[in-house]
Amino acid sequence: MVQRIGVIDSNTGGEPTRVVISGGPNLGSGSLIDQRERLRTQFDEFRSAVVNEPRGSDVMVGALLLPPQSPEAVAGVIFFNNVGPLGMCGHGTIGVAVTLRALKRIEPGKHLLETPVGVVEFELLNDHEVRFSNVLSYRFAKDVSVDVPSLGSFTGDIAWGGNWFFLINDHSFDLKLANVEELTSVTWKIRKALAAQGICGANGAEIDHIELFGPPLDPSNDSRNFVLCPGKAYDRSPCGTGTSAKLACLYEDGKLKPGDLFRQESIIGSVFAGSVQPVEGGVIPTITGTAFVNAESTLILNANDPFRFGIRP
Ligand code: PYC
Repeated sequence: MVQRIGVIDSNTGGEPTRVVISGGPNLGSGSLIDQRERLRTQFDEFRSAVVNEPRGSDVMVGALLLPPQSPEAVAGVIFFNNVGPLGMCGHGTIGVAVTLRALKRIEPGKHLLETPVGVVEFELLNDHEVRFSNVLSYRFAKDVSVDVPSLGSFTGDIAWGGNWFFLINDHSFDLKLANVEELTSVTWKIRKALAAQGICGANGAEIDHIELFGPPLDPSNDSRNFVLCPGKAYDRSPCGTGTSAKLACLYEDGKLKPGDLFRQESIIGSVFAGSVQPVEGGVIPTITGTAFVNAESTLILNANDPFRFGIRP
């Protein structure tokens, strides 16, 4: 009658991560890409139960811990949000690291985490601070124009940072928390226009994250962003994969040298500090951020509860 799922919640710069530590589905064997596909096609009720209302919210990102494929890795992980699985998740990686530490499963130091889009190395600097080196990140296309109904034309770069991003520097919007409704509406229209006009990432991949940049409010930072995530929530953190995409573009433009530190401020003022290491085909971004565990609970799915699998379209 009742299914129980053990979770630990944390926030990374204000953006939540809910790590599933028990009661998750058996996704079978095979690569993490195969397992992610099984999560998408066979266990969508589980995904929705964990992150969607009434237990979660549109902004919640889930992280399903899995046995690693390589004994050198501390875990495998599949991240997911209110609409489906993700590729990588930067704030989620920091949340997973801090959660593993709270569970006493890891010590400070370097660890490997397997994700569907590649292996990520993270260093637990202390109980709350984590530095991770992301998957290969690169700019796919520069100065791409998109016509957005009722808004006009926008020019941006398409880049990969573990998810696909459209990055816009040139716009007239004020990146203030008070304006998130307008920013959400604008970026949602941009996302729809990109899809309608067939503007995609590599191999026709949908660009499902839109990122606006502007001047930081805190002068000790380099930039401020607003990031629209695939399910229409905005990222409260500076977005690890979005910051990676930005770093890749800055490097390509000659505006960031290896070893330079770039401080990306989020729409709520939280900060990730990043740098790049150039490699064949792009850069490996390294990003430092902070997370705190803020809940440890058991989700209860009662067979009589019509909303046990969350509210989903
Ligand atoms: O930090 O990479 C990130 C992320 C992706 C979606 C939400 N956060």
